[in-house]
Amino acid sequence: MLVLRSSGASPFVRKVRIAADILGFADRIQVVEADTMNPAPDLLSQNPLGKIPTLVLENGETLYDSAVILDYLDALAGGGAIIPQGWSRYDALRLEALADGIMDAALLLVYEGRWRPEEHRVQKWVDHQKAKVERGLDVAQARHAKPGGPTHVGQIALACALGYLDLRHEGRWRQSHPKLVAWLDDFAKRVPAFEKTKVVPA
Ligand SMILES: N[C@@H](CCC(=O)N[C@@H](CS)C(=O)NCC(=O)O)C(=O)O
Repeated sequence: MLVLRSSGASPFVRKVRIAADILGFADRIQVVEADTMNPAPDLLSQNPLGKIPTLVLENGETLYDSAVILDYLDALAGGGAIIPQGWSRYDALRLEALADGIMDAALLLVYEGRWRPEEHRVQKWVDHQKAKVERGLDVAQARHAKPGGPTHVGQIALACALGYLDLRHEGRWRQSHPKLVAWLDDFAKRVPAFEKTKVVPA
């Protein structure tokens, strides 16, 4: 059994869960909650960065981050299933990096609100992160919002980024990016794991 260190709302964990479902590995993965703030050597002994997702393999090795885990799962499935070959490979990996970057910036904005007292917030830094999200969405809409096509790591990551913006940033992206809205609707129809892994705000 593979063990996925996880937390319910993590968009990066969602990437892994969707990929596992597509590849038919969902039953081989035990999802175990991890507290990323816990200083005890629980998650930290598996990933010194203390981040999730972290995947613990059957031989005790651990893998992180989400892109590495998706690459591993693809290889486990024989290769070429969610990471295409040829130039398409770089197109997919670049989209994955773009969507991961959107998630990183969106997550930092959440952490800013959660951890930093109001009087210590720096608006310039907040705007800097928001601009990354905006530029990332603009490029995703211009280049990657074509419905259909084989489901690859880039599409999985983009869907998770948009889902996270819905969950934590009130879905504000929807009004300015109608083609991405249509793309996500199509993705949700094609990939049932997207709905299955949806988190309802607490
Ligand atoms: N690049 C990493 C990012 C993972 C990440 O930032 N995970 C967040 C939760 S969504 C986390 O573990 N945060 C805890 C921390 O930064 O200490 C990946 O793709 O897996």
